[in-house]
Amino acid sequence: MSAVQPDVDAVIVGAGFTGLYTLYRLRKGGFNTRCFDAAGGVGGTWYWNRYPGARCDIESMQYSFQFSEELQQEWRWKERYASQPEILSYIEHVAERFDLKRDITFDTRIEAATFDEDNDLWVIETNGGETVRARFFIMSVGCLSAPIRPTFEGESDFKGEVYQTSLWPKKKVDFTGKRVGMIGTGSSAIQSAPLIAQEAEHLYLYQRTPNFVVPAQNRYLSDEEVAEIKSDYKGFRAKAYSGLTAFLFPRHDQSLFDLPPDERRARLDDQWEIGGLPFLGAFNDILLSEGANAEVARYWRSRIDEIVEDPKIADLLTPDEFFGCKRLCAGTDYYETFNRDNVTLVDVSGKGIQRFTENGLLAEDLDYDLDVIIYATGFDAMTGSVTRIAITGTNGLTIQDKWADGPHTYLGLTTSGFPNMFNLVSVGSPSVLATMVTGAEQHGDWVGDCMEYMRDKGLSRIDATVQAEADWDAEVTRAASASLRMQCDSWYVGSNVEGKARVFAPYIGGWPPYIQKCTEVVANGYEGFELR
Ligand code: N01
Repeated sequence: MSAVQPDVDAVIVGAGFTGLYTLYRLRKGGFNTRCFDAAGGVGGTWYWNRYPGARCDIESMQYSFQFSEELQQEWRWKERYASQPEILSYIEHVAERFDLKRDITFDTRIEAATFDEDNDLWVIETNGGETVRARFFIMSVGCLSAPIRPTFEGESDFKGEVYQTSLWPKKKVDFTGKRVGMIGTGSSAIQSAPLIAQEAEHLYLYQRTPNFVVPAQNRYLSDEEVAEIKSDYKGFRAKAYSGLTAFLFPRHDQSLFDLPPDERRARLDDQWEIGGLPFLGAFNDILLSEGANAEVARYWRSRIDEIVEDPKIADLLTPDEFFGCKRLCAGTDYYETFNRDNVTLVDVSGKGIQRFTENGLLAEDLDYDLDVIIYATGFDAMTGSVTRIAITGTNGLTIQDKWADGPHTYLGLTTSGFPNMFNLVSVGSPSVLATMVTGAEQHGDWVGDCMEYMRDKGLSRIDATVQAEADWDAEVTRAASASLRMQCDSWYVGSNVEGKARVFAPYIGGWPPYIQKCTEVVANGYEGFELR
């Protein structure tokens, strides 16, 4: 028995979907748990990303919890793809309904955590000066929650308003009559630009690299379709759970080359009408075959040419990389926005944005007068939210050193040398390639079960073996190497952060094999772990 006892069984960092579910699960298991979040409320990414147009691109009936039949029956999603305010209301509802807030400390950031090897517990420090000792340290900090903002010369000279999509203020920002400059053309810019353009006097979009933007084809959900899913929500979820990404979408298990050219086009047209991420389901080799991918990219070019009136702008908006290599964006009227007189696409792929000035910014040697500048510049994805915390495991090893050449995990859940620490729905697991909410439940349950097992057996320490971790790393790499996604720059491989090791961070081998592996590990008495 350890000499020093923990204050609580577990500390959870983050009160988004994953943190909330894990808190619920651990409470159900009889564990005394505290959760901390730097935000003023629950919601994680949905708390911070309040920019106009913020919306999920997984269907709302699937991007929601399934652990409670009552909850999924009583909540009525309005739209096919829920908006940020609706998702935040849902998460708040969940927190209230299951009385979760009483264990959450808001407005508090975890700054450091050190493993106490003599007592098998974590010593966790908050920015408020509090120290908490916990047997288990559970990271549910999200994959896209460490915002990055490039620095430009003269930033403090600019006299106008400055915003960042990922740290958007709670109050409505009024763009009426304003000249707005937006830096970046990833999903956040793609969702917000069409709405900002409707309000602003002029919108300048500074684009370094274009993205493929699938029309979301969002719409209100009818009572009939909601009722149909709710009539057998369990069955619907089970079907999704057995699929490659843990959510259902029209997917054709057929190569592009299995169809004659006119039928290929018809298939792509159909998927365009369906909209959103399902576009990738048009054929099973879009991300595996360069030839299939090139044909889809050509189709894309023709679509952009049809929509965008100015051929030079259409050209600029057309990516020259593999289709779907970067995270696909789902938008509403994005390409159409460039036909507006008050929208200018500025190509900054050459000299880039050179500096901020008193009245705006200088880009590609031209001065732009602006009232508002918005950074839509993304995140230190996957690892950033973990490595921003000073975490020290056994023998003084820090997480920053351990992951200096890329993340190393066993099942994504653990990293060797950091006993009793779990990192949920992030690197090394399907996370961003499946639905995060289903991932939250699966990981929350896995950790809850593991903690119960350890309690039952009187164990106080679990650590992945070096070998099990090396084997899992190899599996993560093997799975990624088959995908064209390895071949372009994107946050999936960390290339949007200078100096970051290039590693495909999530596990792309598919949801079913991942679940099978997690289940087998448990069935074999936590194979690959050292328990004591
Ligand atoms: O960030 P991004 P995001 N000068 O990294 C540009 C999820 N998400 O917040 O590509 C000029 O995609 C950068 O240019 P480049 C989703 O998974 C989901 O938009 O490096 N530009 C890029 O255009 C998504 O993939 C939704 O050449 C600079 C942009 O900034 C992920 O979050 C909605 C620059 C960053 O794009 C991230 O999306 C929103 C510079 N110095 C987000 N530095 C949904 O729809 C960077 N850029 C669910």
